[in-house]
Amino acid sequence: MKMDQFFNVSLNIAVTGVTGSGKSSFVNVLRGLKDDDVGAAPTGVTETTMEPVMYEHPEMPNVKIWDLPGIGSSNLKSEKYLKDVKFNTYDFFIILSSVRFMENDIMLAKEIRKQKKDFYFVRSKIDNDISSEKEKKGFDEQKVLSIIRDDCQKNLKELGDPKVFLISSRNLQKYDFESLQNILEDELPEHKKYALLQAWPVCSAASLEKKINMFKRIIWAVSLASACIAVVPVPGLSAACDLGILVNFLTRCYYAFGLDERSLTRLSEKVNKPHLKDLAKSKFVTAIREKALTRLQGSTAVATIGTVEYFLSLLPGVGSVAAAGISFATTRYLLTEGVNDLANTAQVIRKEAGLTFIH
Ligand SMILES: Nc1nc2c(ncn2[C@@H]2O[C@H](COP(=O)(O)OP(=O)(O)O)[C@@H](O)[C@H]2O)c(=O)[nH]1
Ligand SMILES: [Mg+2]
Repeated sequence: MKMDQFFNVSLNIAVTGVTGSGKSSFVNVLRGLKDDDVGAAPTGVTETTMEPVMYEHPEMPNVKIWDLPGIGSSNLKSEKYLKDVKFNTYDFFIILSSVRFMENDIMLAKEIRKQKKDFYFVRSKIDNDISSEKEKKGFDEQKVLSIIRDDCQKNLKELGDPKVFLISSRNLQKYDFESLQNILEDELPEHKKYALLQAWPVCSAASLEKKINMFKRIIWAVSLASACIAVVPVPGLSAACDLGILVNFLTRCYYAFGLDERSLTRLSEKVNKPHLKDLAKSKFVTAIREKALTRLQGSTAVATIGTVEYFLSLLPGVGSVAAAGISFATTRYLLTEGVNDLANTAQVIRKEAGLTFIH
């Protein structure tokens, strides 16, 4: 795998469905934002535009989530609709509905298929259905979910029984958010998987585990890439570039594991445990936070020499080698240490939040 594939592959996700189906809220959760965060897609407002609105993932600008105008908000035919929203921009479509899927949704899916793109049906706002059924006698959550599922599935028969994912943007830990991730991973081309796995919000212990394993799997490739760059004969530059990859890699890791300030605040508010943030003070977490690499611009440009030296100082005896460019083995060691440290911290925090066994 090329390093560029890890850092820079673009992934464009289109979110569509009728007005009010929960598109903008879904766009926000995919970006790890709350509806009232700065830069979040406005929700609960009537659509005034027919243009798709692009939202970059806050830490991974190569992942773009598009809030599409509702197909039901005009009389556009699906063919024209797809042309108008420039369907070729997207890797796949997510079609949302908060009720059963309608003729519009089905026509749209057919047209998407005709254009050889993929679509996934999401039945949104499941928490609403559950809470309104909860009051009834003999309430059985699984039964309610399967009734909703069957009802949606019945409407989609003519498309060859595509799977429907039941999702609540208010609670990603529950229902089918994780299954959607799994299917997307299965069906996306190899190089796009890395982007998806990095950007997708952590929704369970298993999904965190998957991210950890992905980062571990590519340590070898990252070390190799940084070692190759180190032989570029530009004095003073090689060490910085070389280690820039390393710093970027660990910074990606930090965000992907949800260790940044915003993710931790969100989690601690959700489970009402303000002390969670205090647990994120391992040496690598602190190093990344202090150097405040708030936004990653792809590959190596953001890592300054100062940051690199700071990282190296975390490992006794390594700092002095920096000027000469560090070796493959040292890079690999530093990356392994870093990923393990960040992974442990993330797991401790989930456990403290009481989320370990929730799926
Ligand atoms: N309970 C609940 N409400 C939701 C959910 N998703 C969206 N909403 C609410 O439904 C309304 C419409 O959502 P919005 O995202 O603006 O829909 P859009 O018109 O498709 O973009 C807003 O008031 C949201 O807060 C959800 O998963 N659960
Ligand atoms: Mg909207």
